[in-house]
Amino acid sequence: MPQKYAAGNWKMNGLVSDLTEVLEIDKGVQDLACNTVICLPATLIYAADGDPRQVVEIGGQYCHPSASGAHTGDISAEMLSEAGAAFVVTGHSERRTDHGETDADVRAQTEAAWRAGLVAILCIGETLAQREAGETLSVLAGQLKGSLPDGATPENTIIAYEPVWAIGTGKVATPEQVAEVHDALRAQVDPEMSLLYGGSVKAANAAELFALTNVDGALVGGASLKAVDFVPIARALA
Ligand code: G2H
Repeated sequence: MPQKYAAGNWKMNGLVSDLTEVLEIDKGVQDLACNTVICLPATLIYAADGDPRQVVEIGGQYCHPSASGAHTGDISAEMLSEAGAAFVVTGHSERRTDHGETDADVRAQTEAAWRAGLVAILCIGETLAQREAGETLSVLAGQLKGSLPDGATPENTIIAYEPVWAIGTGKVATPEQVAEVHDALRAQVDPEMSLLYGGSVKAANAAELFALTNVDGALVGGASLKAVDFVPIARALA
């Protein structure tokens, strides 16, 4: 069976004072069988690593393909690892859109994550126009082929399906839409690789998504910022 993950993505949110929420999440999930990861802004990782957490693991949200060099403003997987991250998100649609990241970039970032010993949470997802054109499965297959490096294993990679039209919009994909995609993805990756759904996941819709055969958890944005919102999602998974 694939490992189950309740993963949070704080995006560009949070100051050191907000790390109390991570500690509250930690308290709320200690008895659960699922894995819990919170992907923080890079500025918070070192401070979070020093906090007395029991079970919650920490991730970054992006890494450069290189370990070091003249890349002003960038951050490497080695830096994230040293600061205390064990995971990193690669290929999030906001990075693909805001920074023009291509499948080839995401592949290189994922390989860099592995070299630093990080587990990559690799995101793929179709736009609304692609869905309406009936291209969802072919777009996702193309993204997977282009961005998932050779050597991916259930230990070094988690796949997150995040339909772009459902991200931060309040529109969650229907269970039927998620099931269709996840069943197709399952046929393309290792049977033990965890497949997460992401896009406006909340306590109110988590249970029906987690009931789907090939959904092994969620990558949660807005509802991961507060323990009161995130803990019930993790509890719906475990
Ligand atoms: C999708 C998700 C987390 P939200 O980006 O990666 O964010 O839950 O706010 O839609």
